[in-house]
Amino acid sequence: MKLYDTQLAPNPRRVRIFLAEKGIDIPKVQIDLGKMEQKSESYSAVNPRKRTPALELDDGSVISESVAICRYIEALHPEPNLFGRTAKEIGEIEMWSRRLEMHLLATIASAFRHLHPAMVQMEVPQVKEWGEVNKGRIVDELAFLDRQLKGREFICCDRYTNADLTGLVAIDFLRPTRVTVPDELVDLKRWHAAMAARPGSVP
Ligand SMILES: N[C@@H](CCC(=O)N[C@@H](CS)C(=O)NCC(=O)O)C(=O)O
Repeated sequence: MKLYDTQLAPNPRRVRIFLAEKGIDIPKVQIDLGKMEQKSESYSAVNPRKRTPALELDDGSVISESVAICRYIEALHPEPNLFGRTAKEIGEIEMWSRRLEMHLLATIASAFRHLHPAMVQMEVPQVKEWGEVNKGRIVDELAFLDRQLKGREFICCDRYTNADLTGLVAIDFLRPTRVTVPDELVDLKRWHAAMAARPGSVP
């Protein structure tokens, strides 16, 4: 098994953290997005979506999409459990993971991709107005997460799950997007500091 990875990109980082939390180390191949290696003929043959991460299995087949890779890993290594054990846990973790991926991470990513000069080659066309619209939505999403974290150590289920991991990666992606967490979101800041301090929270 080998992971096609990109050190500075958020989606591959989700898989790296997931593996670290599971205590699993697998060989990695770096795909340099700055050099547009994701569009190369050789990588397009691995993942025709031309994005990282992708996991190549020993039989040569490939799983892409970070959540799909994490689910595959959890099926092979069920503990520590990150996607839920009971029906209720599975539902809650999925709800929060989707909220964080589709509303927080995707909003930050759209702001980054449409505004950052380094993304001009990748996000075609880069629409600055769309970037600004998304940038303007980020604080509401952060406040939504802050409300959930009041009186809670973790986002849901009273334990560390895929939802926390997705939230951490999203919050850390604020930095290159040039957005800071407002000081009044104290619960989000407390939770983020704790998640960032976990040994599995590899950069
Ligand atoms: N839905 C995919 C998104 C993958 C994705 O967008 N990867 C980014 C890096 S974080 C990428 O490869 N970007 C290259 C490009 O846009 O050309 C997943 O969850 O894996």
